[in-house]
Amino acid sequence: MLNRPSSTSEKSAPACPDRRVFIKVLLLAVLAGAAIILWPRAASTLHGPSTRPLTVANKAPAPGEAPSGMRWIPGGEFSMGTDDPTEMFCGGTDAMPDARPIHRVYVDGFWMDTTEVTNEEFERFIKSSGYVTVAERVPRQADFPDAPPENLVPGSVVFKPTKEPVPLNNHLQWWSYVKGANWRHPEGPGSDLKGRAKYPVVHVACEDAEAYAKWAGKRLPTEAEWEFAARGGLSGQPYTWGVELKPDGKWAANIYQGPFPVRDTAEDGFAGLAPVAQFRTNGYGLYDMAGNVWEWCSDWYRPDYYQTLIAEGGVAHNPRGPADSADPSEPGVPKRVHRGGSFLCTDKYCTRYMVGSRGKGEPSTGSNHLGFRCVRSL
Ligand SMILES: [Ca+2]
Ligand SMILES: [Cu+2]
Repeated sequence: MLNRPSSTSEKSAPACPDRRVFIKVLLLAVLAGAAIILWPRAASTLHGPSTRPLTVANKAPAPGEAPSGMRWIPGGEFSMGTDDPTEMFCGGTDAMPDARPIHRVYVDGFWMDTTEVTNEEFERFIKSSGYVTVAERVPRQADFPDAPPENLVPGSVVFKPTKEPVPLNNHLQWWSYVKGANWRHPEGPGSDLKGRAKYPVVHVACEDAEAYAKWAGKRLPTEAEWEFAARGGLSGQPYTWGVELKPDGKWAANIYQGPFPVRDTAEDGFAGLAPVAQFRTNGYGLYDMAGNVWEWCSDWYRPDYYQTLIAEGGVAHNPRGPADSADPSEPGVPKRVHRGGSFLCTDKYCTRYMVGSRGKGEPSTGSNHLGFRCVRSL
């Protein structure tokens, strides 16, 4: 079978095809794939029963009327992280050791966008600010000293289905750097935003998302805020909506059905990206906290961050992530946290629509399955 057990780096690979790799070594795709295969497993898997103390949300009511398009997330104490999904029904083949140990976290209340930021919202920002996104800029030779000059072209990373089934061990088989791909041209120069006003904006780098947030008087959520909000008041459930992948036999999020990455059968109603807000909200009135697009968080990524918090003892208060990033699966590449999974996640390959699971990505790298939403503190 295709879904042999494999390392964290491979499993989260669909979340983070690094644009810098494409620019530097576009033609070395096969070698890069081999390197990924040969990389050692990131960390040992922690097993054992997990206790799941309840989510204790703050009782205070929303402090006034919600800003347009936002909901009050009360904050409170909860258990962050996930049990080993390989031991769950439909949990997939990845143990996700970076999402353990499960640990207690407290976050203050905050406002959160009910949907992912849409193309029409992003366009308003671009029109009023004149901002140019990372994918639209010409990569500078100074940033890519080893890159051949012909590779220094604006573009972004785009998913393309393969023609035949392929081993799921090298994401460069279905990701490629497309010249001219950016938020206005999600699949490249031949594509546009016609009919996609309500789709989540994609091909945003971390700094693009931060620039938008600043313009909107908001900010990116911390990883802890994001997970508290995504859980919607539930305690220790695998999904934002509860315990079953398909409650009442219906898909609850825009993910991927069919043989990945060959054919997306759209059993959930959508092949590829969907407009925002097509599925039921979670307990806090938030749409698409699982699937559709990955979402940037403000934290740096380290697979051992939860261990660090546990070692500090007690309840972690408003954690903001580690001071720096390290990912043993790609040494030297700093990464920020992504959350929520995307329309490319499937229980046959990558189950990162599970609410306690984590993703990661190089900050300058956008793709056509990565977007964001914002929060606002009091
Ligand atoms: Ca789908
Ligand atoms: Cu995934």
